[in-house]
Amino acid sequence: MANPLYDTLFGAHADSSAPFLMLPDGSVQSYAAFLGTAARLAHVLTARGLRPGDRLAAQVHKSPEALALYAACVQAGVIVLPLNTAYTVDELTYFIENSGARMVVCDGAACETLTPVAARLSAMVETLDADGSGSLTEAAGAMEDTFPTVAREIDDLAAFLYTSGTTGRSKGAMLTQGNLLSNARTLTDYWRFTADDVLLHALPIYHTHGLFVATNVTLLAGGAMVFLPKFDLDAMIARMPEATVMMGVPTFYTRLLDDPRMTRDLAGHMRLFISGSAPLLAETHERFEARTGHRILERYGMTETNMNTSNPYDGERRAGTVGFPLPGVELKITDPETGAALPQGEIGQIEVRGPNVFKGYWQMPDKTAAELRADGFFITGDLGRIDADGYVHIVGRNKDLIISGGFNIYPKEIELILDDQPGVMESAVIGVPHPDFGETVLGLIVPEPGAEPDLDAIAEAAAGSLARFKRPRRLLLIDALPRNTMGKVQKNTLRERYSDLFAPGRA
Ligand code: MCA
Ligand code: AMP
Repeated sequence: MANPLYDTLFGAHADSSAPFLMLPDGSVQSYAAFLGTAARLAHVLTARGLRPGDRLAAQVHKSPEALALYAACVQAGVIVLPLNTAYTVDELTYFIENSGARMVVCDGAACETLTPVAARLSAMVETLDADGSGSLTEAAGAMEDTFPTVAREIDDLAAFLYTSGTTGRSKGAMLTQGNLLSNARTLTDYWRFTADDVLLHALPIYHTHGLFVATNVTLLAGGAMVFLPKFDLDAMIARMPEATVMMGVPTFYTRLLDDPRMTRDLAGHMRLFISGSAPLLAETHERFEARTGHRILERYGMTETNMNTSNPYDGERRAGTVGFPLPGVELKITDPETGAALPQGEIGQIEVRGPNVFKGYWQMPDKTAAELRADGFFITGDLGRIDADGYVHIVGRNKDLIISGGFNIYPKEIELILDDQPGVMESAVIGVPHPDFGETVLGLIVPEPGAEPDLDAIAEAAAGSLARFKRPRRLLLIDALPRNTMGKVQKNTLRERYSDLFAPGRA
């Protein structure tokens, strides 16, 4: 096959008048129309000099054109680098520089700020606004709606997804065509997707969940998506009758449950509700079943691995577990110290191997070697156990990570900024339970002796360089950080101490 990912997901639908995107205004875009846009965009990319293997960084709002840009990159053999729309210029500068992106596609409003940064890093800039207008689509208008698909091998890179690290520096996870395609095939089959499915899509398209899991599975099955720009409760409820499947992070489910319109009647015709990206509380699982009659299917994945496990479609979907390793995925529980496999039932670190596992971190051989073993097993940093029935339970994390509303936040990145502020001796950033986001960010600051740091000024400084979702929801002054005998900050003690800070009625 010339370009396995393009040919299978997109090319297979050439000339199909079947619906692909059902848009907020009620209009419907067919596969053929979508692929025409993608082809025009692919022409623009090559006309601007992008070659197979070049990187294109896209920080754009969710729109049919933004999704078509993903298809265009695959068709032109360009590696796509989707970026969270909340990232600040500081954050973006790092991604562009680290990836060596040759083109940056951004919202028109960000163009002025980004242009000098991109110029310094020898990247071109094109714009794409939320309504689909901008320099990119303007240029595409003059192009042909078919494009000669660039040949790619299954092991060629298709995307870089940046994921933060415990050291505070983000790493570009290199995903191949084969990584994405194998997982799409497995999930389509496991979750029984068909061309009759309509997915209620309200996730962002700059992460694995919304871009690869949701979109690739729909494409492979030839189904359609109700394609909403973001999660909006009214729109979710209004459009649910058109859908057969919904995918979401746990916050989607708790917000839906908070609304009395989320009833058994509304969900009656739905085939499947899937949750992932963060732990779904067993309580949410149970409340959702009591309200709608549906047992949410929870699955577990990572940027570096795509999806690893899933609760069964037909068998028991067990609350508080992430189900079984997917077909083709090997999963083992190991001793974090020695790496040796642990007996069934014991808690240890989760390691996975399979065609879904990425090729390593872009230009970071040391970090790759630290997490991806020579035998192909990837050390996830999650702690878990496998019960007697084979269900995988995630019981904690062996990595300092906060997951807020499905977004990952690495405390180190925030601590480095807090530590730099006047009057701050040191800081610790932790995740504490939050009723809406699952976890939220709390910053604890130890002042220098005699100093009285200005918390508002510190919050403002953090706002300058950190995406909104990473900023501490609260900053508190404390006398000292609890440490163990090795001098390591005991974050568990802090997490316990502040566990009910945002409990309902307190926040
Ligand atoms: C928005 N804000 C957030 C978050 N989202 N703050 C913390 N955590 C968040 N997740 C900020 C907003 O900027 C705003 O700031 C304030 O919080 C309240 O915004 P709100 O309107 O309530 O939020 P929203 O716009 O409705 O967004 C919440 C959301 C969204 C719908 C839960 O965050 C979302 O779509 N999350 C999904 C993330 C996702 O796709 N993750 C998958 C990663 P202010 O008040 O200051 O204005 S892929 C992955 O993890 C792996 C591979 C996997 O397994 O899937
Ligand atoms: P990311 O780096 O955004 O790919 O996030 C991956 C991390 O999200 C995993 O390592 C887990 O810690 C977490 N995660 C994803 N799905 C689940 C789930 N169903 N339950 C618990 N944690 C999850």
